[in-house]
Amino acid sequence: TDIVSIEHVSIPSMAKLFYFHGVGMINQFTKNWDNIQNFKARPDDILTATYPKAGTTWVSYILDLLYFAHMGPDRQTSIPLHDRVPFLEICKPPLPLHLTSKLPTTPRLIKTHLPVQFVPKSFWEQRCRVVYVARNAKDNAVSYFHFERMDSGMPEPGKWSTFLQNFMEGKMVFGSWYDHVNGWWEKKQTYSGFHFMFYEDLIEDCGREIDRLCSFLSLSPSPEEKERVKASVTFDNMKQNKMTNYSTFDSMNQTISPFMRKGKVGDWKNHFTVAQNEQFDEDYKQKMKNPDLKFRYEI
Ligand code: PPS
Repeated sequence: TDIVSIEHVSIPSMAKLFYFHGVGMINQFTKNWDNIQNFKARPDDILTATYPKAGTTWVSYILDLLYFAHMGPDRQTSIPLHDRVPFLEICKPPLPLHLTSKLPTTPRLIKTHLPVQFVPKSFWEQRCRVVYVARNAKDNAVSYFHFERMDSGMPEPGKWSTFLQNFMEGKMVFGSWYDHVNGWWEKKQTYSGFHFMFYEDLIEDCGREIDRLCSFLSLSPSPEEKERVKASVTFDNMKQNKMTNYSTFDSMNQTISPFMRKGKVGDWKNHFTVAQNEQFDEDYKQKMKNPDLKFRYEI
């Protein structure tokens, strides 16, 4: 692979990582903190939570289509997905918090990357339903690396080897992958309105995962509706679709790396050296001791 020659190409960025209540963050996700914490959820809000690059856009689009495809083609062709499913904690104009509270739909679909302890308490008080999407750490790290290369709102990732070390040490925006996934997995044990999904399952059988999601949400789309959702959310269609491929988002330079980059399980094999992989596995065992939480690294 040609990773060595491209790994230094990153879009310049002013974003600096700092620790916020013990979690790596950047200013655009903390500067509106009090308003975010005071966000008033409604009982029918649906929160999609993920560590960055775990499949947020994919699941957001599935949810949006399941609930709102019937509203007609205009919504699908004129409103970018990130305005239909706003990002709770992002803070750049137009303020999604503003957008979120003004969302005209019921339910409101809301996206967050916050670790579980940072979620505004109103979501729990209102017993909102939560969909968490998790992706295996190796592919998640690779995808995050390329995202930091192309998005000027994020810190510059440095070389792949540096980035991977930082990932293992949790020196990342939204903190440690290990803490994020473990924290949300624990929440699932005590909170009933919770659906835990895996990126790898979606890749393996998207139709089955749509069925499971529908059963969690008590939705019963017709077979035709389900087929239409399934066809719209393929990687190729989402990559072509200007409303889902983030081409309307100005902080991203998609010539450095497209937002819809590869959409595969196992691309980590093109990035990890044998030594990096061994070190990663060793470290992983120390951090991920819960035998119930298992990930797949290939399909
Ligand atoms: S973000 O910025 O955190 O919201 O990114 P997120 O959407 O969570 O993750 C982006 C990765 O998901 C892949 N993706 C998909 N894969 C398969 N099928 C579909 N439909 C799909 N939609 C998005 C996207 O390509 C990113 O992964 P990588 O590995 O970088 O390609």
